[in-house]
Amino acid sequence: EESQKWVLMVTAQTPTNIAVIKYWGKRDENLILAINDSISVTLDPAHLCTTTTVAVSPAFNQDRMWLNGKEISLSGGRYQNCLREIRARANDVEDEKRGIKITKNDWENLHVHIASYNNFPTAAGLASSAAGFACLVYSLAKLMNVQEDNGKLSAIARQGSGSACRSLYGGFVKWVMGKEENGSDSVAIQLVDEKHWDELVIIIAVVSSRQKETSSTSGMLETVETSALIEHRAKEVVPKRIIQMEEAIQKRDFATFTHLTCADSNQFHAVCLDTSPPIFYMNDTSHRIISCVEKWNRSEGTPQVAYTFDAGPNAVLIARNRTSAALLLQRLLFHFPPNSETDLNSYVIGDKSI
Ligand code: 2P0
Repeated sequence: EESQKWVLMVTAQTPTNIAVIKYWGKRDENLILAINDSISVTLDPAHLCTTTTVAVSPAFNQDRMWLNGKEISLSGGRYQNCLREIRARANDVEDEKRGIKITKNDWENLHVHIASYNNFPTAAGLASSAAGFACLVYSLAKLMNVQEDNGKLSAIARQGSGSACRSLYGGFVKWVMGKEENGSDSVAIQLVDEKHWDELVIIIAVVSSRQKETSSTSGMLETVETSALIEHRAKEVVPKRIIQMEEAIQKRDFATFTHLTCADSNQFHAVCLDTSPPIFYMNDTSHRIISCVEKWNRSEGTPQVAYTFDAGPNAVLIARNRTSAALLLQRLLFHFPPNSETDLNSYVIGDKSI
């Protein structure tokens, strides 16, 4: 039948985010509720991002998804939770020119096809799930004419992957852990937009693009179960750092920002080491990058670069301005010359090109 042949599509692009106060540990595995607040910076979408196209057609007989061109299963609870939450909020959609009319109730019986691409290595600790689920939720919401604000959408993206809730805004973003058991107040809020502190330059030194051995999901579960330090971190240390970090960001106080960012990365890796069996995300090259930056910051008297490492060995380096970013690249090239045993695979300029 002719009327069955239409396809309606939406494409969206979502950048990844890098936490400067880390999320590590859940109090609810299914709803994905964190044991502490976290703060991140969203990268420029031109560099590390996910592009997702979602399509609906009466000709589709099941929901299907392709990630980087390969079909993946949507049967997992996280995908199902996101799809269900978005479908429940779908509204009428009309394309008059093409004579397409979908009413609110039709969405229950219509299936979607989803194609998603990352322009950076998947699951190498470069927060691919953050951009991925944020983009999935955002593009489905657009397709289905969902009228919720970004805060509500962030609570849906959170159910795909915790860090994804922070990718729906630019600039600096806080994921408020919330108090409610149903997760309704566990949402992301924008602290400042991308223009507030635009001198910062983010450089990602790709130490390895191999897939990590311990996934974040299982790693943080094991940490919560076995680490004696994690409770101290979540209850005593992070709440204070969140307040200090918000103030440092508001005031563009780079020295305090650097101090907090580096300390929080190091404590996150310390609780990983305190997990049984211990989790190692950083390698020797990561450690050498830390030493190199620490030495430089000390010799300058005032910090030039903050470092932070996620669930992998790659360094995220945040330079105070373009001059310090250029000097940082010079230093990295000197200490890690290309084609040597310890060379870095590449230097990705994550924020603005210099
Ligand atoms: C973060 N990470 O705040 C921390 C720092 C990695 C280290 O959020 O189980 O992929 O999907 O909620 O979000 C990575 O964890 O884990 C992460 P799930 P997610 O960015």
